Amino acid sequence: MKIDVLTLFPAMFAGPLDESIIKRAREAGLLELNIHDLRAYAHDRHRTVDDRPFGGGPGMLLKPEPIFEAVEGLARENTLVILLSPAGRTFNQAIARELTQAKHLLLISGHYEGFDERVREHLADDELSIGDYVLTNGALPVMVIIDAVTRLLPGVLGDAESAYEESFSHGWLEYPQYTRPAAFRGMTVPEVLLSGNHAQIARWRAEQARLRTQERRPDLL
Ligand code: JCQ
Repeated sequence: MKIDVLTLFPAMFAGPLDESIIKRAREAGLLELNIHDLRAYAHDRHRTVDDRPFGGGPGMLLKPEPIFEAVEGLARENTLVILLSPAGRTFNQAIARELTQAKHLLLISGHYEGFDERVREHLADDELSIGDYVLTNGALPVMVIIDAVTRLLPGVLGDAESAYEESFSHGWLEYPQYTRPAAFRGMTVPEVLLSGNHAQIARWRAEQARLRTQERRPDLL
C-alpha cells in the first residue's frame, strides 16, 4: 500500500512511524509512506495556507488552492482522499479493515481553524474522526489511522501478533491473563489457570471475557 500525507506539521511524523511493526512494514516494502508539507504548495513568498472566513467570525480557514494543487499533484486514478477532523465519521476497526482494500491513501491533516468547505465537497472521498475530542491538528489522527491500517496488511504481523486481532474482531474484550510467578507479593493467579484442565480454562476465559465486556463495554454485546 502507498500512503501520502499532507500536513502543516511534517516534523511531527518523525519518530512514531519509524519504530517497531510500522518500521518493519516499511523496510519490507509492504508500506510506502511519504509525508508532504502543505506549505510547499502555497503561492506567495510568505507561504500562506490560511485566510479569514467570509461572513466574519473567529479563527482562520485553510485556503483551497494549496490543498487542491497538492491533491492534483499527488492523487492517481485509484487514490482514496481522506480528511481528518472531529466532524468525520468515527474511525473503528471495521473502517481500518475497509481501508486495507485501497492501493493508495492520501490523508489530509486538518487544523483547528478548519477546511474551506469546497475541499470537503469536491476533493475528499471521506472524512474521518478518531473520537469525540478536539486536538490542535490532525497529525496524530493521521498516525493512528496509518498504524491501525498497516498492521492489517497481509504479511505485516507475525502469527502471535495476529492472534489479538482475532479476539478483538469477535467483539469481546480480552479475558484476564497472567504469567509467572504464580504468587507475587501475596497476589495469586486464579487456581483454574494452573489446573491443566483445558476445557475448564476455556470456559473460565469465555465467562471472564463476557463479564468484563458487560461491565466495561456493554455496547459491544
Ligand atoms: C480528529 N478526533 C479529533 C481539529 C479541525 C477541520 O479540521 C480540523 C482538524 C482537527 C484535528 O483533528 C482532531 C480530531 N479526530 O482534532 C479541528
